[in-house]
Amino acid sequence: MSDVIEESLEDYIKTQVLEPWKGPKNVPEQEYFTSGHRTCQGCESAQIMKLMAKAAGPRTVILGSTGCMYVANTTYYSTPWVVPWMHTQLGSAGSAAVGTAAGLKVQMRKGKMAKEPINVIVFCGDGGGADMGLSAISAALQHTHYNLLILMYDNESYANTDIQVSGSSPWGANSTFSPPGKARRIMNRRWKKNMAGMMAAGHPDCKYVATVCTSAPMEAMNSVRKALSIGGPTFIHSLDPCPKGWDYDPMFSHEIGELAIETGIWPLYEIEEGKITMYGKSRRILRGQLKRKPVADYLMRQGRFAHFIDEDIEYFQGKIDEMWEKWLIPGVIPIAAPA
Ligand SMILES: Cc1ncc(C[n+]2csc(CCOP(=O)(O)OP(=O)(O)O)c2C)c(N)n1
Ligand code: SF4
Ligand SMILES: [Mg+2]
Repeated sequence: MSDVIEESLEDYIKTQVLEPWKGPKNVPEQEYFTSGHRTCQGCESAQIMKLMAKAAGPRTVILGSTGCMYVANTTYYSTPWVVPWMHTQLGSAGSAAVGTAAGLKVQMRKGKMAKEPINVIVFCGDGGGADMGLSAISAALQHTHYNLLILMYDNESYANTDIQVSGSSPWGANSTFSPPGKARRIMNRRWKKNMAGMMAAGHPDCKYVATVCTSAPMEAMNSVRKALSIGGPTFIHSLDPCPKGWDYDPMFSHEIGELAIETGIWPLYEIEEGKITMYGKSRRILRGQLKRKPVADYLMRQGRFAHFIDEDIEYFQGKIDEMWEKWLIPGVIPIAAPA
């Protein structure tokens, strides 16, 4: 009996070994998120879906909670998903991930499926992940005997229901729930939730947490590949420019994402087995090889900040400076470094 348990446990911890792709020439042409969706032109959340599916490859099951990446992607009788895909309830990304990983394990143990490592990825938006589904994601990250990746695509609002403010929306951003008015110019006075930092700091058994942006696509794909190869429960937070909610011309999506990184608003990092590495332009900023651009370069490109006056930009800049100059780890741990 103990042999059976040992064998199944061993089977369970196997993951696919997905080596990093060294450059665009190594990336296969095959897509697993194709045409057939109805997301807005320039939608970077759709872009991270495409990169995520490509990075994971064909032996993958993907689930997603309610939001643009459900509603706009799966209109009746059409879908861009080539791999098996399922919708799950808005706050349920974490439970859906554990349930799917457990279901696959049981099917294999009962001999109903061939034993092979199958990637389980569940995505959620910022509303579904950083707000409504936070507890389920936290629980999933403690289920160390399951291999699963939760990818939170962050368009910084409840976009699908017409751009309501979320806990991940930036300070001061105009949304349908935080429109600037004559009595109060700044309606959303909450600073953006630090989701990846929170997941990394609070879940010591989670072996991999990372931030990505589609404006650094190779790194984003390799991050997905690394998370799936490391195994156990893992978490990736993707910042996705959203032309509709952020109010800019769709042709600038890539540039806006780059500016989020270059201004230091969105630090790129991965935490592997408790060890943090900044990568890309964020690493160069940390090392003093690249000067951070002023946050106004990013903010003033987007209509959602068009009501900002100088003092708002200065406040925003001060918060980003503090993050880079005073935090224990810039962008990750909001605690002052010990003297
Ligand atoms: C429990 C529940 N509450 C509210 C809704 C309505 N609803 C559907 S999509 C959505 C927005 C989700 O926002 P987010 O997770 O950020 O995804 P996005 O739409 O931005 O892609 C909401 C509020 C719902 N489907 N289920
Ligand atoms: S509203 Fe934003 S996230 Fe939703 S489909 Fe359009 S661009 Fe993408
Ligand atoms: Mg959202």
